[in-house]
Amino acid sequence: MKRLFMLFGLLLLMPLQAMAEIIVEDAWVRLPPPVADTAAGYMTIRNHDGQDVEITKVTTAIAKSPEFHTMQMHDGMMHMQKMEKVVVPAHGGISFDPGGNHLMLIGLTRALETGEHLMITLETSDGQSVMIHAEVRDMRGGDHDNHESNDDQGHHGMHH
Ligand SMILES: [Cu+2]
Repeated sequence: MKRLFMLFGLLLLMPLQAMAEIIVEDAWVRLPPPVADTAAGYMTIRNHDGQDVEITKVTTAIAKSPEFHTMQMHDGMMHMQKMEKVVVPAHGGISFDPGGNHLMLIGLTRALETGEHLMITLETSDGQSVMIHAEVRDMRGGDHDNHESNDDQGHHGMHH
């Protein structure tokens, strides 16, 4: 019984620890083609703290393996590479934009719908967790960045 009360106490303390210096702005996920089992997400992560913050984990119910990816030039071709951790610089930020860094939702657990909000949780090395609501946006007919339809299929075959 005593143990139960201690656990309850810890749970009450958690929101205080999560007074995040990390703020996520404009998070969204591009609606993938119907058959795709991956989707790409974009956002800006800001750090209002005086120290760098490392994001070490990302979780979401919508995908089995969410990963942050960066784009790197290799043998004259752009490749996606998993970021083992994302460093958000002190009093700065990092952005994830189409054609560059992105959050890759690998292994979607269901189809996405335009306009819905996906819950994604970031965890930092100092124990913060930051909850994100990312809106699903249908960009078809918008720009001609076909990152999802081509790149991701190739990427998927390569790494998984
Ligand atoms: Cu990727």
